[in-house]
Amino acid sequence: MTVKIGLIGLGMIGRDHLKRFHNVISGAQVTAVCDINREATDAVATEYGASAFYDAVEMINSELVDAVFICTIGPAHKTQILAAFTAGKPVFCEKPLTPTADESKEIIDAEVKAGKRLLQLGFMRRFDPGYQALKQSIDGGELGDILLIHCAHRNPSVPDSYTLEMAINDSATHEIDIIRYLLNENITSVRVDKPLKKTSRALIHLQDPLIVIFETESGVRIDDELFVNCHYGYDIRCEVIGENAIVALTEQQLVSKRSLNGNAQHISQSCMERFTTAYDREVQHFIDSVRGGLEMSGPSSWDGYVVALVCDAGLASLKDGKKHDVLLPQQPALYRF
Ligand code: ISE
Repeated sequence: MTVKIGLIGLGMIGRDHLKRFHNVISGAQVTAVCDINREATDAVATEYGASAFYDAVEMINSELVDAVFICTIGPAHKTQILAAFTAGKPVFCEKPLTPTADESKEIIDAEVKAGKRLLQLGFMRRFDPGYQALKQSIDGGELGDILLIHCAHRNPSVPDSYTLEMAINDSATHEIDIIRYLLNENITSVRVDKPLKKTSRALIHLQDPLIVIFETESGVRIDDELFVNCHYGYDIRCEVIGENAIVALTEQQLVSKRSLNGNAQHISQSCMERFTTAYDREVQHFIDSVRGGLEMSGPSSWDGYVVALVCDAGLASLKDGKKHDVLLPQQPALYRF
């Protein structure tokens, strides 16, 4: 069976996924594309032999589509996800689930009512071989009790539209999710530190870098450096400190070059480059679930909701610099494994 995909949102990540469907993914074909930009939609539809739609709900309900792939901006997600649920079609949604926790709660309620998981959320780091190896070490017990985690999230630069808040609810979301995944426990508090100095490369409205401190249920303390105008590359670091051993993500390149200029390794320049394998695997995972008639698995709506709640605490701390507790509601049975 070839899964007929309707892809909504033809921005950077949408187009990246389109290429992935075309070149890498097996068992699926993008049969419909949708964007509010008609010209762009028509051009992409012609290039990929797909039907063009300009209205997401119309596309979701079309018989041309078995499963929905959402790559639009966060504020558009809720309506599109709920429309897909109503149509009974499985959904892949890029992060964030929704920009606010209240909207995410509506999605949780609808999915719980449907009685089965219908959505896989695009927290691609869970599919990254490096993070998976970290998790294996932690779960295997070789580190002993985990005490600290040091993270760094460095982007070479961000567009002018990037706001101060996005450091939390657009960038740090990835660390918030991966910490829960690595440790199998929830974050209980967040504090955002604004260092006195900032890079001259950041726009005036930004505080860059920022340091975010998280604590978890068992007391693990995590520091996350968010440096989104670091200039030199897209660099994601994670070092887990246990009482018996320390494990860390390594450089991602398979070779290094020795020359008159010394010993050099290429550094990725974008998330699409750094996480290519993770993106390929998460999308194939989604397609395999749909083809197998399976309930959705991998990052869930609940994970998106929890991340949104942690972000809310982070945004409050961004304003007052204080530590904010994260209060989580009871997790519905649907999301327990
Ligand atoms: C962007 O939206 C992403 O999701 C990237 O993975 C992240 O590194 C970047 O900071 C975000 O703005």
